[in-house]
Amino acid sequence: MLAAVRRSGSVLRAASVANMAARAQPSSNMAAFRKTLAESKHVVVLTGAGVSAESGVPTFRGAGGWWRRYQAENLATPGAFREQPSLVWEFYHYRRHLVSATNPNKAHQAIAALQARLAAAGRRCRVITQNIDGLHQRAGSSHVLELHGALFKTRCTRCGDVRENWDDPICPALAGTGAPEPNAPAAHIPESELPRCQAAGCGGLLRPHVVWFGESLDPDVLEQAHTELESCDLCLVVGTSSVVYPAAMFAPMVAERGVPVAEFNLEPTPKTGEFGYHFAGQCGDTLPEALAP
Ligand code: BV8
Ligand code: ZN
Repeated sequence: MLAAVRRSGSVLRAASVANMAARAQPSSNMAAFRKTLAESKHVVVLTGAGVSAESGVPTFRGAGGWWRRYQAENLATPGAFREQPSLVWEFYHYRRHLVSATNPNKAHQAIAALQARLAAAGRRCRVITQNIDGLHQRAGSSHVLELHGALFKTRCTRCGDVRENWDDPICPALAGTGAPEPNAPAAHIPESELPRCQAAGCGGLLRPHVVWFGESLDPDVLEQAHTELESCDLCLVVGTSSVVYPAAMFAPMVAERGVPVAEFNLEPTPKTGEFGYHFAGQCGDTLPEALAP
């Protein structure tokens, strides 16, 4: 019995090693990918911070993930906002100010052009992004699913009112604040001078309308994302480290269905071995080549 268990264990191990070996070698055959794209009827493009990197928007991991002495992930939390609303608003003011001065790059534009071209042919292409910068929409993409909210929307902590706000600065007290240098002084803005709700008679403290770590994603957005992911016949996953959940599970879920998944990234990620394709390089270069008519 013991020998049989041991044998089956080694058989299982061998199978999983073979499977890993097979899985860990995604193709970088661009012609094969372009043939698959030409035949697809429903494409999902899942993006992360890397798609905006060439627009000058810092990514979360690596050097870009720091603002002053804080890691972005430690500021993008309800607890940080509860304890230091002025500091968190300085962080978001810095990002609003930076994104207001940037433009979509060739990767955003290639995705928008693909979506328009497929729509004209009666085929479907949907963008599901983890980013909050709005650059896909500014490049012309429509029906963008923003998993983690929007940098240029606010939500009232008192009445829940959600509205777009493109003002830079969003309130006078934030003008000239938000410098990212490690030793930049905090502005310590009194809560009464932080962004306040404009809904009649409210005046509650506003927060960015984004999903912070430890907060659940909007169920409607999640539902729409799952509908697209469960019915697409090709998935591109662009510029994401695939470490933030639940988004990190989305492309592997599509691959589990036997649907081709193509990863576009500077480097392999923890999920690369689960995908059929991996195209290494700046997505501002690899995507225009991959998605060209
Ligand atoms: C949730 C909005 C249920 C805010 C973001 C403990 C307690 C609570 C929760 C957790 C926990 N442990 C784990 C969790 C779950 C947690 C999580 O996944 N944590 C991680 C860190 C392990 N997730 C959550 O909390 C989510 N909610 O699970 O709800 C729940 C509820 C309560 C308790 C438990 C569970 C909410 C997650 C959303 C967080 N909000 N953004 C803001 O932006 O300010 S996420 C934020 O980080 C971004 O939106 C983005 O999604 C993410 C960063 O990921 P990437 O986009 O991948 O960016 P990154 O920098 O990492 O990578 C860039 C990639 O691009 C790299 O691979 C790089 O190589 C590549 N690249 C760079 N340049 C280029 C390029 N590629 C190509 N070309 C280039 N030029
Ligand atoms: Zn309000």
